[in-house]
Amino acid sequence: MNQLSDAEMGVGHSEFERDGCALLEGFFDPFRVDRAASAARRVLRERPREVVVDCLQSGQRTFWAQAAHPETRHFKFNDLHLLCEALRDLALDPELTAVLRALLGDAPVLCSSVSFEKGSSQPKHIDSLCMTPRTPHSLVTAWIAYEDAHPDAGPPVYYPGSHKIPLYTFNDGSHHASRDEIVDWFDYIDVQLRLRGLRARKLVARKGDVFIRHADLVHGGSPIADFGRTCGCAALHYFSAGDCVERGMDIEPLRGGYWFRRLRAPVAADPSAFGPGFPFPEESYLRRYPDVREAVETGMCPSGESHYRMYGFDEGRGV
Ligand SMILES: O=C(O)CCC(=O)C(=O)O
Ligand SMILES: [Fe+2]
Repeated sequence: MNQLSDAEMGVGHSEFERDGCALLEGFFDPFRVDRAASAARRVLRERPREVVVDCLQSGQRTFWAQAAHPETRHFKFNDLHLLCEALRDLALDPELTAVLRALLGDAPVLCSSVSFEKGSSQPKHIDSLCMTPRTPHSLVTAWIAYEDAHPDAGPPVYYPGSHKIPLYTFNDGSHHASRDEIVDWFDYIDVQLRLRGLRARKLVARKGDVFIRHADLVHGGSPIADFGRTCGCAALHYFSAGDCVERGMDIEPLRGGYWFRRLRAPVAADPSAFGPGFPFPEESYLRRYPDVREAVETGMCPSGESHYRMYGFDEGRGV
């Protein structure tokens, strides 16, 4: 993370240095936030086959079109920014990207997003576990409140100062979480939080507030005390342009920064999920797997769909 002055960031720089986060109160006009939130809801209504969601009760990943109990709205909506221009516009607002640029010391690249209508119910984590930057610590998150938070709605919690905990190194030598070692990470972080006397704080934000988080700040969702309440928000993750170029990512300039043009996350859908009512996404499957495309083009395999049914699913490929 870069050194920056209070004026550059528009908030206390020393606060961000000390706490690993800063709340930018009233950063966005509530009307602007409403526009992005309703455009995102329209995507959920109109393009449910393209949206990948994680059920926050079962942990199951599906297409929104096939989610069980969608009426609970208790889901993590992945990467709506790929389908929703209004969300990209908000995420790459020039004033916001100026703040992010100052923190990253480079132009920000919007790489992923998660949106929620109910409290996120996320276990404690640091974003760099999954969104692991090429240069350690070089990731920032902007969390945008779509509504005034109610303490019973399960708003985020965070541990000010936890970004200074040295990164845990997994068995492969990286800081990227591996599924079978995540329990060790939890043990490590619990000990570190205790040793440093760091305590959880609930984020009770107002609509239009932006909460900027350091890559390595420990945070999560608080328990939802009242499921009748909503807690709409989007969390947007940014890498530095330099790291993205080094990684050969396809980045596209927009407003104050860039976004990473990529395929949505794959879903390990059972082949029986596809049929006349829910056609197999042939084109994205072929784009995702060049070896399958080649097999289809050379006549070794009739289609991506038949590849998935015969081999792909068993090989653990997603759609
Ligand atoms: O901030 C939250 O509670 C949920 C979002 C989150 O953890 C994330 O986007 O990484
Ligand atoms: Fe997170």
